[in-house]
Amino acid sequence: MTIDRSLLTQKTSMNINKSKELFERAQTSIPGGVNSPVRAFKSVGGTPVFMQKAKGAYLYDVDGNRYIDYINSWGPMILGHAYEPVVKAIQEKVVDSTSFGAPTELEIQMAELIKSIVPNVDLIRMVSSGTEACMSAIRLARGYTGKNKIIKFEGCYHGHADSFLVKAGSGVATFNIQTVPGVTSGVSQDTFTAPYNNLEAVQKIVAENKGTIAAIIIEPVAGNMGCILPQEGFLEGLRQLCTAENMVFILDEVMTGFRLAVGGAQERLKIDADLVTYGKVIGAGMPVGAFGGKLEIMKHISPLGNVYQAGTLSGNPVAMIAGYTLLNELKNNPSIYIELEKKGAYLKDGLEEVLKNTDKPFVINQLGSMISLHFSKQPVVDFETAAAADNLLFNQFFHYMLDNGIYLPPSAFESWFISNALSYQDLDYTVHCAKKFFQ
Ligand code: KE4
Repeated sequence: MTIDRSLLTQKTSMNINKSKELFERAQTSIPGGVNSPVRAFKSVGGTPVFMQKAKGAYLYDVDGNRYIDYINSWGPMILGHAYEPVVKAIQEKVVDSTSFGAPTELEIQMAELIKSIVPNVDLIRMVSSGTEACMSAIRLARGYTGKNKIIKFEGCYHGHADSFLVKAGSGVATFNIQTVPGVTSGVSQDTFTAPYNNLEAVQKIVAENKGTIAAIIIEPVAGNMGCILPQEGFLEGLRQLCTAENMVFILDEVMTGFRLAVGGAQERLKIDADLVTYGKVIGAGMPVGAFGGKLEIMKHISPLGNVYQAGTLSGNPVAMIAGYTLLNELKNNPSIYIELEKKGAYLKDGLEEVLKNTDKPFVINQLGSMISLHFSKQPVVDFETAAAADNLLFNQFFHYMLDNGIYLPPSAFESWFISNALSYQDLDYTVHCAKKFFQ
């Protein structure tokens, strides 16, 4: 095990004075000092570190501290930060204006590239976030089927559209918000929820609400309650149920898309969605989301059909060239996924080797470059078991790792992400610090 000793020289309680100053100042102008709640460190406590820059596998905060990055901007940075081809493509494109509000050839190229990677996408619409993608997919499913209800899963997060803020994951779970003020009962009554990996619960909901459910939406590998894998037959059962009951099967691949395989979870798990949503990697860190799928359904989207959906910056040229460049890199270098697979397994094995020699019960869920550590006595297979873990211990673990230059997601209800910029030295150092935490 080779350790990058330069990292170990960092003080175990870092100087984050500039971050503290900025956080104070930020809170006078921005709600909670952040533009997205999960960044606020509210569940883990302490001061969120403000970033100055990042390159490859490393983040650099405003106090000059370096961190090994396991957030990857919550997913997009699959090849590391400031990836040269993406930076160069943006620099060249931005001088031609940042937006037209008119169609461009680049949008066609992006759509054709995605279709060449994901065979069951006949048509795809670009939007500016994962929330927009999922929100639009649900509206389309309702418009297409003429039915109102949807089924989502406890602990899954599909963005902050009203319909999804029912027993949602990510920040909603992190802050234990049972019912989100502002989401009306008129909306939430149309959202059924079931435990992840519980096919019987879904079958029961469907049987008791025959002919009223437009869609089932799910994260094929959940990443918003930690990383939780679908159990054998679960996704296949949902697929069959959707086919039998004329419900649209929507895979939310905002997190898994182009990460678990170039074709995402659909390729990796061999599951066929009616609609699929994307975000994160698809924009390479620029604001991009997308939803697409079968022509029979997508032809109802305006202006082809009457399900209205729109966006001033949808298909933005600078965002498109970033995503297009990254997706091409991923498509043309399949070895990337082999390397990500090895690094994910290497980190899991290293952490298991350390933790099995402690008195702490733990579970590590990992698939490819998605991984999470739960201090749990039982398998973590749904939100209930994720919530029952010793998440206070996780919070202590988080801060210890942060103090040692390792930036994990600041919540037990998040997946860690491995970028291909991470070296085995970085992984070894991560395992070494985990070992030190328990000594
Ligand atoms: P955005 O609207 O944040 O781009 O995407 C929403 C979304 C949809 N679907 C899945 C599976 C997602 O994970 C997300 C967003 N993920 C969170 C992190 N778990 C984004 C981080 C944040 O909220 O700041």
